[in-house]
Amino acid sequence: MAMDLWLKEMQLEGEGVAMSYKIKETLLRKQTQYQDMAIVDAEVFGRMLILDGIVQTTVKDEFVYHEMIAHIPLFTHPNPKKVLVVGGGDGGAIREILKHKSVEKAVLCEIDKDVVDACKKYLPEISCALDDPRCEVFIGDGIKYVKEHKNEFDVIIVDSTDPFSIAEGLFGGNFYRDIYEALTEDGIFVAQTETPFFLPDTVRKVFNDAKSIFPITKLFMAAIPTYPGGYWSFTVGSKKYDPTQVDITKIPEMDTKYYTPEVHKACFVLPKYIKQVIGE
Ligand code: AAT
Repeated sequence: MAMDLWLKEMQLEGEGVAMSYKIKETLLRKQTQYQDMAIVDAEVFGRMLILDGIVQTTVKDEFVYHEMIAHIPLFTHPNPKKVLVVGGGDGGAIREILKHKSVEKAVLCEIDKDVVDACKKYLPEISCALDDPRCEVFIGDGIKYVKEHKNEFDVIIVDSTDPFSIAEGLFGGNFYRDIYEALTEDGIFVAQTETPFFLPDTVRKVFNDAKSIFPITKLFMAAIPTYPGGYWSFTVGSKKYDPTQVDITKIPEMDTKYYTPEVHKACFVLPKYIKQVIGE
């Protein structure tokens, strides 16, 4: 008898919002040292990485997130050579970073080796650049890694899970101070910073934490169908280059599906309620 399998993701635990996906097949289910991991094949979004019941990435819509988290900082910095990704074990951010010819080295610091191994096996279209000679995969806690590196990276990308458990310390405060120190003198960082619609307090806190440390702090948005609310925020902290002042006529053509020079300019234009969330 035909049977429908559905994955139900609680988007706001205990607050009555959930998203459901029809699943064709569960390819992997594993309790890792840090989290409950699954790779499933969904009817509409294709293969998905799920951690602790939350959709992290899908082959169908990952391009939006990975292009935006990588190309906004990398096209703002005039000559990014050394880049760090904290989290992002699926490798999508690394794939986009390595499209930039100036990049000599991209380090991925992911806490959970099982995520990297599972993505290499089941999500090759996302993880494909992890074996590139310019990429170094380091398994460890991003908080410790950032603290131990000073004045080293031109760009740091925080591609982390939501602000609970192992990722809690990756949102704001002391971590952003350590990121400031790990960046070179004209360095720039970007972090995924959740949904301003459902989590305004989180967005406000991380934005203000970044603002208290970086001379230039900006928020940009992208439309990501599988993340709660569908409209996702990213926070940029920069020592020298303003991502909203990039001369977009000088941005070279790149093989992308979401990012364009016009999108680079437009994504910083914020709806009124989001401006109010961050107090701008
Ligand atoms: N590229 C989109 C996928 C992710 S996954 C985020 C990764 O961050 C996970 O693999 C997790 O193991 C890793 N991570 C969590 N905490 C740490 C840490 N302290 N140090 C290093 N890596 C860490 C992001 C999805 C965003 C989801 C939004 N809802």
